Amino acid sequence: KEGKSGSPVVVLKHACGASAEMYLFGACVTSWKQPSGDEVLYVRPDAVFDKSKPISGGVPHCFPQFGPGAMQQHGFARNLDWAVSTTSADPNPDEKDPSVEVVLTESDYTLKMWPHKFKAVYTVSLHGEQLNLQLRVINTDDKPFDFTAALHTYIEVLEIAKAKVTGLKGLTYLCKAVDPKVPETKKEDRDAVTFTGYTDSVYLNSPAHVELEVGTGAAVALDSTGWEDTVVWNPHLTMKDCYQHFCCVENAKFGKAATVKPGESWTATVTMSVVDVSN
Ligand code: TA6
Repeated sequence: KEGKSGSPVVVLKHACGASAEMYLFGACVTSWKQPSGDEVLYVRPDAVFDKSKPISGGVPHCFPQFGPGAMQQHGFARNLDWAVSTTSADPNPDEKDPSVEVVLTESDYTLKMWPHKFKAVYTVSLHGEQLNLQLRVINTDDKPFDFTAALHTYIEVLEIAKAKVTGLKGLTYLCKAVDPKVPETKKEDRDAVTFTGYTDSVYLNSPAHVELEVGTGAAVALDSTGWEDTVVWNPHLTMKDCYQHFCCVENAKFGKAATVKPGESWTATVTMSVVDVSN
């Protein structure tokens, strides 16, 4: 399907009524809807789809570098067209889960920034109302490489003052709110992380299950394997027009970079589901 600015989009529709959309540019999932039609993800009003910059919203990739560093902020994966390798995108009456697999491999452009041959395989599927995301990075080179990565997930909230992230109490985190290049190490003592100002924190060795209460009596649960860290970001007044309406809760591999030997691979998954927390 043609998306905004004529950019190709893959649409997944589950027989239960849930749906998802992914732009091949950046392999960015920009929509995940419940059978009720409610959108779970958030796309910023300043998002552009003409490939002049990464899509600001949904689930952009950060790979092979999370944050600022030797290469462009958050790496190149969110800035390139991924190719479809397999798809079963149509709604299926027997309730088979629709999925799509896309791949990104090295090019002259990536080799200039990161001199490694690789294959990144990203699988997006709907398991009923749940959204499943799997990233596999294969080293196709003859020498080992290191990378950091994240799925920079923007989740819609009713208003940021009502948003709460649970599951992070007791963890050590890198607070990047003052200077992202020089994080401060802190310990989280809150049962629930709330948002009263600019927040940019990388929680190290976070549990597999983290939840974001969105203020409507619902929460988005993220159940992950392989990612290890969780980033929580809200830009507060630096994005006056939209910070009220989203919170980023991101599965990341940052505290300790991933190392992959030639011929080997690194895999991480996240299952996102909407849960009722009204009681
Ligand atoms: O994940 C949080 C973060 O790394 C913040 O430091 C902030 O810069 C944000 O990502 C957005 O980055 P972007 O390059 O998309 O504007």
